[in-house]
Amino acid sequence: MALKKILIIGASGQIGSELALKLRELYGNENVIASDIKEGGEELMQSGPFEIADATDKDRIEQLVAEYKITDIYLMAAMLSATAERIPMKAWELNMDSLFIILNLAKENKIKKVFWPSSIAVFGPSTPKESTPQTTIMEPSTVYGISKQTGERWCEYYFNKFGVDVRSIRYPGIISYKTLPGGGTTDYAIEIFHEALKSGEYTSFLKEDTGLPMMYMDDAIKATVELMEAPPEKVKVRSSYNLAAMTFTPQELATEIKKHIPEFKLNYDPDYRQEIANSWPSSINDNSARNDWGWDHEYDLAKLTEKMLSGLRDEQQ
Ligand code: AKB
Repeated sequence: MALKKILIIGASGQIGSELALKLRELYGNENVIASDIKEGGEELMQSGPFEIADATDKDRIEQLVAEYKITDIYLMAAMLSATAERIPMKAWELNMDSLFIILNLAKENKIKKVFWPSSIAVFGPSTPKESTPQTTIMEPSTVYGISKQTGERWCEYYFNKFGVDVRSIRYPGIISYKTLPGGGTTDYAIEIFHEALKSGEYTSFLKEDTGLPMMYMDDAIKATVELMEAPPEKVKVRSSYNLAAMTFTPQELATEIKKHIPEFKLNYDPDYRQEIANSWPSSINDNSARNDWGWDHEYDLAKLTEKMLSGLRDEQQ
């Protein structure tokens, strides 16, 4: 295997922090440089190089690429759906400027490979809601979704015009107990576990029957690593791949949690995030990822619930 030097931008965030640890395990601690505008958890900070860097600071990113002789970049910094609705121009700036910096570095042959996360937010109210196909109507109605869809178009463009090896996944809501997410519409599905253990009660900001595509973190990391390791000829989609594991509603999640904590109570008080959730698909068809590079998920709702509760209980001890 040729020597990889990886830079993760946004390594202190929810997905970035666990991805960084996995990549360090696979490619060696010294070969995975974590960076973010803020420091991350202890394990991330202790296990390998860490640099403070703003994802929109072109000079700083270029300096890190030159200093560490970076070959691959994972750009995990982004402003998520709920926050982006509150500060749209800041979200646009962060989500787009950071992507162009990386795509241009690849175009100039300063790096070899790029991973950039997209999201189910690229879909909108006019998209088929069930088993949403890989290629379909995409009219996102959120700032975050517009930025992700635009990003996808640019990724494909850079691949077609300049041969940039960029790879991407449309993540569903990602569930994990290690690092909290921030500013997403699917965040309820993580908060609910924390509150179930802390107070036995949670108030959901989404209605009881709001079904959204979700995935356990380990599956998301596995998919990311597998897509980046796939031979280029197997990566047939250069915008972004649909990826799915499960769909559940707040009510279905509560029913599963009650199997472990029978007294758990779920209340509902929908807010502005309901409208965002309503605009997204409730299930995703990911046949392209399964056929092209062999994607398969391991976690269903029962396994995810067990893992979340046992992981959080262990952390509390
Ligand atoms: C969000 O809720 O904004 C994210 C996403 C689905 O991309 N978790």
